[in-house]
Amino acid sequence: MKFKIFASILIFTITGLSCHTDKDDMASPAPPKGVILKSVTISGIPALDANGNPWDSDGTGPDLRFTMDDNKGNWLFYSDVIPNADLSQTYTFDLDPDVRIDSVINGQNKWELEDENNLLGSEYMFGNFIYFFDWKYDQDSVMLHPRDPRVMLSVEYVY
Ligand SMILES: [Ca+2]
Ligand SMILES: [Ca+2]
Repeated sequence: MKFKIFASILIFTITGLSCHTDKDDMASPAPPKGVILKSVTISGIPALDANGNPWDSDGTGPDLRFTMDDNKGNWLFYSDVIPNADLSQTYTFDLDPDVRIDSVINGQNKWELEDENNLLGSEYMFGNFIYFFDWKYDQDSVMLHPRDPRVMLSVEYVY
């Protein structure tokens, strides 16, 4: 009787372990063939730039433009400007039409948030490369910048 209980526990444990392994396998499927980038949401933009100065000397908020490029001189997305942003607000840029990127393996694409200054051109605010290989492919949003400003990308994978 004791042995039977032990055997049951053993089988249960092995079954449990094999389920666990299956689950792990499901959590990391083959990488998708591509990704469709749908929108970008930005919040928590700091009031001051890296030098401790306001973005604009006239006391207004920064004039936001969001861009993505392939790091080879081609725009993937170039937004309209949101003038005099209220930094307590969350802003969403719809990527319309959606941006489709066919290789999700390499991280050569870039995003950038800029403050537009009319005739003076634009001032870099924040940006980074987009490292697709870090992404969890079972999630439909990706945090591009986990500290302020928080930059969240909505995505849809193509298999
Ligand atoms: Ca401004
Ligand atoms: Ca400006």
